[in-house]
Amino acid sequence: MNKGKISASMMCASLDKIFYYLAEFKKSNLEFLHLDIMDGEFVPNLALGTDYVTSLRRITEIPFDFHFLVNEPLKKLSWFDIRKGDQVTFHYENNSEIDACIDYVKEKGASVLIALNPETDYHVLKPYLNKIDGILVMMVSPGFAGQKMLPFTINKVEQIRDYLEQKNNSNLIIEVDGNITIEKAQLLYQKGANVFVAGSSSLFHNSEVPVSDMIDKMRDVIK
Ligand code: S6P
Ligand code: MG
Repeated sequence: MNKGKISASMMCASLDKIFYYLAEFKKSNLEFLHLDIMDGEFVPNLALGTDYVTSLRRITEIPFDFHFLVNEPLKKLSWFDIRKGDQVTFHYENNSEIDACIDYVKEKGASVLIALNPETDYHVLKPYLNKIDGILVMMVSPGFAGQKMLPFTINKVEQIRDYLEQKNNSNLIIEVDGNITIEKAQLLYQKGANVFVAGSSSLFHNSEVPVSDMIDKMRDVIK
């Protein structure tokens, strides 16, 4: 099994400590910064806008892992500076322009993933499997950090990994997002996940423990 990668949920990183967090991430060679873009329409919350993302680019070279939780993602993708090396995820739900979204992200040279809400059946992704780099599985209802994982999503990850193998798409990434504790990362890694969104349940859980120690702990269970 390839090593898992960690994507730090910037929605959970308080701004007063941003330089500390970025220094710790750099020291630990963190793979991605997870950026939840929320428009108050697709989910009942607003998060990380264009100016925040532009400023963040100025102070870090860590690749971005965009997660668009928005209506009309095709229109909104173009509001952001997407680069080679980034990962870009938009949702299957409420999206009538999936093919165009895939093409847009590929043209930018980034990896492209489609996100599924907990209740969405993964078979809907069949037409896209040969065009995408991976699937993001929501382990909580989308919109907020700090929720409890919905238990049925754990088996869903295993079923998706089996399904990808059956379809000869075992190279696809499975990213898991929502309440990823160290223990859950270990379990989900065994079930076939390979990118782990680390938010208030792990990296930002305990201000007494250095963030780089938390990253080491997570790395230990996904290798
Ligand atoms: C939720 C969002 C997530 C959260 C992340 C927070 O809609 O997509 O990326 O930011 O789940 O982590 P935690 O550990 O608080 O759930
Ligand atoms: Mg997210």
